[in-house]
Amino acid sequence: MTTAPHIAHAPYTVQDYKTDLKPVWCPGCGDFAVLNSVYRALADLKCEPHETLIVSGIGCSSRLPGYVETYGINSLHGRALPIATGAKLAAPNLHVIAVGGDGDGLAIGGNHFMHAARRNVDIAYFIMDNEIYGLTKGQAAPTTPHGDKTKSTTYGNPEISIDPCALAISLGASWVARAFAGDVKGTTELMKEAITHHGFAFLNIISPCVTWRGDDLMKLLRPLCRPVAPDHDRTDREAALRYTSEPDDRLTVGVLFSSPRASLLDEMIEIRERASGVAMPPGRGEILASFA
Ligand SMILES: Cc1ncc(C[n+]2csc(CCOP(=O)(O)OP(=O)(O)O)c2C)c(N)n1
Ligand code: SF4
Ligand SMILES: [Mg+2]
Repeated sequence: MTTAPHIAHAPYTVQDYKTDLKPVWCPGCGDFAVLNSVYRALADLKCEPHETLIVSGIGCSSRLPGYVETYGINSLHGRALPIATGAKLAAPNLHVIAVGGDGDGLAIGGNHFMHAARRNVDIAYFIMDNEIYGLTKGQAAPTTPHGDKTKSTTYGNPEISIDPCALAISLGASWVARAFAGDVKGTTELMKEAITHHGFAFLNIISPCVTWRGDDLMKLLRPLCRPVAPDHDRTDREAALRYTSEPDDRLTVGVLFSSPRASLLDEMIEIRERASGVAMPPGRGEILASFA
């Protein structure tokens, strides 16, 4: 049984995916660029709006589903992934995309990130990584660099930060990439690959918060961007992990890791077929007797 969503041939344009809501993000926020990439990716893939679901948690970035003309759920803080998982299992033909912030996905939602990745749920997950809790006014997040001053770490962040891609690779995600929001073309291409990947595809998008992390961040980060080496073997886990501990003056973008394997739904379908081939499932008495 195929679980690949139907790709229609309707001539969708970016305009078709815009809702009447106007984004309330601060002028210059990286999330505007991410939203543009989402529009372009959906239009390029001709994703039918009624066959597409975008699920988020809570945060500035989690407002994104409201701005896209597909099904959308702006759920609870940290809960985008379990909801996306349930939706995909219940309706395998949907394109399911989970989105949200670094706080949403790696702090309160960190446990769900772990399980979605190891289960290889067939969804795309985009984190808009601004290294801060934007919505709640600038507290330190799991990706805030060690030593940085924030509203909650006045004398410097005492905690070391997480690289979300390193985490995803280690946890079993079958596709992992990094993007820079300011590079809309590159981010769009990575989103398209993530959406069409079969399995858990994780894209960490560096999306500057101009209010709490510095209004010149877009300008400062752009020259640090460089693509993964042309000869990078994306099936090589060790090589992929090396891209997650690079010097601070580098921001490598592109697909770091890709190693397709059976998705959670594939596994469940296989188990169901195997179980239905068994002549008679053991009865209650037999099961209880096995504990005696
Ligand atoms: C259960 C719960 N705890 C805390 C909050 C408060 N809260 C809302 S958004 C947020 C963090 C947002 O940061 P992030 O996910 O990085 O999104 P950003 O605003 O940076 O895009 C917090 C702590 C909440 N809404 N619900
Ligand atoms: S507070 Fe930061 S993340 Fe939130 S909208 Fe403003 S710039 Fe964007
Ligand atoms: Mg954030």
